[in-house]
Amino acid sequence: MMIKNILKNLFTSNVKFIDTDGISYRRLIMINSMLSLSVLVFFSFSYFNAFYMHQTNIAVLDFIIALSSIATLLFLRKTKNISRAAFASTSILIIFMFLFILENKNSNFGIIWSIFIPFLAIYFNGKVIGLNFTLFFFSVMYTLAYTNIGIWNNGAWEFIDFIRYFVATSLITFLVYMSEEAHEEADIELAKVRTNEKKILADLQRLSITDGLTNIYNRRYFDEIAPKLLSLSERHTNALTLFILDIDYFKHYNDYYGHQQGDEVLKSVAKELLLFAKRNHDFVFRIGGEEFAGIVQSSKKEDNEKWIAQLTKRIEALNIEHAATLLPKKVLTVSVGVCTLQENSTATDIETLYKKADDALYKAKESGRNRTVFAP
Ligand code: GH3
Ligand code: MG
Ligand code: MG
Repeated sequence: MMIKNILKNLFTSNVKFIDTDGISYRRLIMINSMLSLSVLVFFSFSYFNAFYMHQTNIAVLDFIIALSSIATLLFLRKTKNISRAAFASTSILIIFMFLFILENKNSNFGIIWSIFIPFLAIYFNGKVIGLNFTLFFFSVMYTLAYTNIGIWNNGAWEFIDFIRYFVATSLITFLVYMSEEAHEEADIELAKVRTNEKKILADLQRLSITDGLTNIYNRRYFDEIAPKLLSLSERHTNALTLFILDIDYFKHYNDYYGHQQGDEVLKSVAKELLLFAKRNHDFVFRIGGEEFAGIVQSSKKEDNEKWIAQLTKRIEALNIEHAATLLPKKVLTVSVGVCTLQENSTATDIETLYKKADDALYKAKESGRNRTVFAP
């Protein structure tokens, strides 16, 4: 498991899949693993060529390639610039291949190594840049292979060998190109699906915490966010005030004006609440049929409560006709119960706070409605 993690870190330059796209991530792993392999292979080749084959020139070349691979690996780790690292490593390998062929002159069929170039160039750089690299590389290789007919391998390199080399490498290039094309297309489609899913997820998340009728936060979000706000306010020694609001004689309203008109009233009240509690740390919720809640915060308890005390007047000022109310003024009114989290209080959980605000609301109803009662 640990080895797996180390290898993963090594081969992804510690880039997380989530921070990139499919194409880049695949390329990243490919470049890292190929470069690591190239470090091992070229150091070994260098050693082998120097001490067994006594080909000092090629040994030096191998050594330089191994060092360049290390440099590119480090560059990639530091900058996370995949396309530059790809460009650099491909250039290095192509230059190496040219120097190698010029030195090796196809002895022991040395040009076989050139079949790696399409894979590396196209998989590292993508189909467009990769194909350009490959075409450039093979146009030089074919020229060398053609002009050396009758020369390479002590004259044994023939026209038919050239044709074979040409056809095989062209086919390889075509296959690699098509495989990259297929991957890139699939990645583009996947990215589209992913973008769409992200949007759907964001919509769902928003919907799951929104009340369908009034478009303000719902009960579920209240249950989720209230405890968090509470512990945050404790940490910052803010005064956090919870209010619960209930429309007065709303049943009468529905009976008199109809449920649909009642719904319109709920929307108007929600809208006014949003306007009322619009500061950054204010939240309002529809927590039940015609019950709303709000959480406001500031440095002082008095500031919160002075603010909330205006709420009943604000709703009254909407001047929504309510002929069926039992109150003398025939407009829609609300009652509000309020509780502030006391410093050094034992009521530090949201349930206790809620219970106290609800009790205060009950008292507001009891004592005549259209008023605000603050819990002691
Ligand atoms: P009180 O002043 O004591 O609060 O009297 P009330 O009639 O408002 O009493 P209560 O709060 O118990 O009444 C709740 C009423 O709210 C019952 C129902 O007709 C109405 N109601 C609840 N949900 C909705 C809703 O989604 N739309 C509409 N139009 N009415 C609702
Ligand atoms: Mg009610
Ligand atoms: Mg009511």
